[in-house]
Amino acid sequence: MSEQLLEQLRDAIIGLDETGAKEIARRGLAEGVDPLGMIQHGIKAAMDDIGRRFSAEELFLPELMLSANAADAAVGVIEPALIKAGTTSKTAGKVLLATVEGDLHDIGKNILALLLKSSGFEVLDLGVDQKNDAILEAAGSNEVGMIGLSALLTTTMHRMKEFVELLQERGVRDRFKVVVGGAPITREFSDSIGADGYGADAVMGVELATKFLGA
Ligand code: B12
Repeated sequence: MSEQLLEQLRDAIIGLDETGAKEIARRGLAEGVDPLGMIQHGIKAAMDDIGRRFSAEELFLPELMLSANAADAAVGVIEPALIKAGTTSKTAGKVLLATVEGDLHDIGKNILALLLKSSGFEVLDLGVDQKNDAILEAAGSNEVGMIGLSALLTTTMHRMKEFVELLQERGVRDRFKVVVGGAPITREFSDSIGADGYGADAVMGVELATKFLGA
């Protein structure tokens, strides 16, 4: 039953059907399907498929945008259930999230924000296309313990390396844990730029926050 629903959710997103995606997500919640499972095996899987079709030129930018709307809408339906299932009563540390300069992708970052909040972390989400200077300034003035950077483009991931270098230049490298993620990011890349952690998915992002900030 749940596998069938996940397939319907994927089909709705791949079919660019925002209303259908919301409706299936609602039905999933009503039927007791795991909200995180819907995100990872429904929504994320569909977006990976969309990405493959875009690479193969079977889909183009307008379809990419419509699929993102459908994915966002389904995440919106699932959000309250995830927050409710979480452990919001405890207050863990503060995490800053941003998508790096030149990059407008935020669906994965928003899912990470949601999971962090549902795990009791305070999240300061700066949004997309954020310059390294602005990220560092916000991190300093808000006294965050961990900074999570997201990049989805191979042409923007170098911003993460520059961010770590900026922390070193300003003599504040030890003040913040820096974790990186996004589709093109790998553990090797993360190690090579001197980040403190790499998360292949949002669950790993929460594990890193728990490791670095406690929960
Ligand atoms: C949706 C989408 C868009 C939407 C974004 C809407 C939005 N609000 O985000 C729109 C239409 C705007 C878009 C635009 C473009 N896109 Co686009 N897009 C995608 C697509 C299909 C899905 C991304 C997504 O949302 N995935 C679902 C989420 C849930 O997954 P995720 O982001 O990977 O996040 C998970 C993990 O990575 C991790 N994570 C993410 N961030 C972080 C951060 C931390 C700290 C941690 C721990 C974990 C973590 O946790 C998340 C949840 O598990 C990808 C394909 C793909 N497979 O990634 C292409 C893709 C990223 N886009 C691509 C391209 C080329 C573009 C454009 C240049 C297209 C164009 N010609 O204009 C523009 C660039 C715009 C810009 N300047 O950023 C290419 C990039 C290729 C490359 N080599 O860099 C891809 C790979 C498609 C492809 N196969 O060609 N895109």
